[in-house]
Amino acid sequence: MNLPFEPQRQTQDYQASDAAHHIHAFVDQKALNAEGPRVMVRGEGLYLWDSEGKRYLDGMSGLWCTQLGYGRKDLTAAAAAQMDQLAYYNMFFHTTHPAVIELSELLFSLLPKHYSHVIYTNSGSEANEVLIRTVRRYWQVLGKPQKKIMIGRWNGYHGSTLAASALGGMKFMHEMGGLIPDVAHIDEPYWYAQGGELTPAEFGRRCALQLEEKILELGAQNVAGFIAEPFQGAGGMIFPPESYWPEVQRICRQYDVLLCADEVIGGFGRTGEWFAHQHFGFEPDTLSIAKGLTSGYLPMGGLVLSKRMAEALVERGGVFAHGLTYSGHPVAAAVALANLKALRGEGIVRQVKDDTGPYLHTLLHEVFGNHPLIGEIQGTGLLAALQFVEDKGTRKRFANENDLAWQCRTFGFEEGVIIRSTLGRMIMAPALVASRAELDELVDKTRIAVDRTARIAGKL
Ligand code: PXG
Repeated sequence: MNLPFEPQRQTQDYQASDAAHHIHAFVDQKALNAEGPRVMVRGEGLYLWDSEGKRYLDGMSGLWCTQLGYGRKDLTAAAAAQMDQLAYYNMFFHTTHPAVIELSELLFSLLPKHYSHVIYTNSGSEANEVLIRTVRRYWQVLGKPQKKIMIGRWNGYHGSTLAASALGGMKFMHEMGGLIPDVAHIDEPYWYAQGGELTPAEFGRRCALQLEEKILELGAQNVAGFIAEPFQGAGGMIFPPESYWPEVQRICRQYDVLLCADEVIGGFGRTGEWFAHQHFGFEPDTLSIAKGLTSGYLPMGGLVLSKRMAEALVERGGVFAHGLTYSGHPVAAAVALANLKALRGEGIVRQVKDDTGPYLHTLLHEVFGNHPLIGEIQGTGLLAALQFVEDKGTRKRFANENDLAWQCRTFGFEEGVIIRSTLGRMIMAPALVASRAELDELVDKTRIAVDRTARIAGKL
């Protein structure tokens, strides 16, 4: 075996120790312990290596976050330099530091001009926790403290902490930890599965109108905000019909409900625009950010506020009773700054929009456009979903679509490519630095995995 690293211990040794001490995310721990997790030991560019020396093309940017890929020396150098100079200080005690100041300057030079302030967090979940408190505080300051209810969507994902999972619409998560008061949900705009006889445009408007109905049911005087991902990520990479966002924006404006975009996955170039709401053409009041802010090299997130909200909170709000030990952490900020400089300086977002994004989608349509297992190809930029279907004419989905998608994902691992499965959809979201050759490899290996799946589904 010719490994680009020296594994320090045997895989089984790592696995046994992991099973003894570690509860993993979103998994049946007992089943995982029996199987033994893959031990990832190295990353370079789009590639990962496990402790057995097997190489994978990471088609998911880790968890939708490594925009620059693995092993970027400029990011590690920024972290090391900041650790040497000032490894930690806080934002309490009337203090700040250059790394976070420079990060904010660069961040707002990339954002549309109607945003002015950010509250830094360590994760996307925390950004959405802070969102609830900030939105409610905003309405208090405006003399409307009864405006407290947040509306989210079924099958939306906003994080795994208590309030963030309540905002999200994953029922199995609600069942585990309970809900919080003053949160309501409407349906997701998943036309392929739920559109029935309606055209996508009709269905998109229908889903948006559910928001209006919910606001009227709850009373607009009680509704603080509507939160949604511009496209659903964890819920299956679902793009709403074009009619959806303009109508949602109209409704939010009409009833004075804040429009809160969760850009944790969509932000920082994924769609070929800096932020996904720019791709869909709407103007949220707040943006929750994380993941691609640091390319995942260190944990950092934030809640971006419009000038209008920030002005009310800063000029009229008095003490803002919120703060985390690690808000604006200097090392995370230095890494985020280096990351954004690279994304901008190397023209990576533009490259996704003009070159690699269209290249990927042309390729996917060539390879899967007439594939017997694939009913729809969605996405833009370096973001794509393949929808499994049993009957293309009626859009009938397999009863066991989840198992098939999981199987496809496993075939992917065997072929040396990491793609994600959700409810009968295969998702890819490779690092934004992916070359055309790497995208060729991604699609080629995915085709092998999908063909193998089609065979067990009786479609090939
Ligand atoms: N909002 C959105 C839209 C997300 O996708 C979060 C908030 C929470 O971020 P943190 O940093 O607290 O995890 C997320 C996270 C998946 C997957 O398998 C997606 C996420 C996390 C884990 C798995 O698609 N998104």
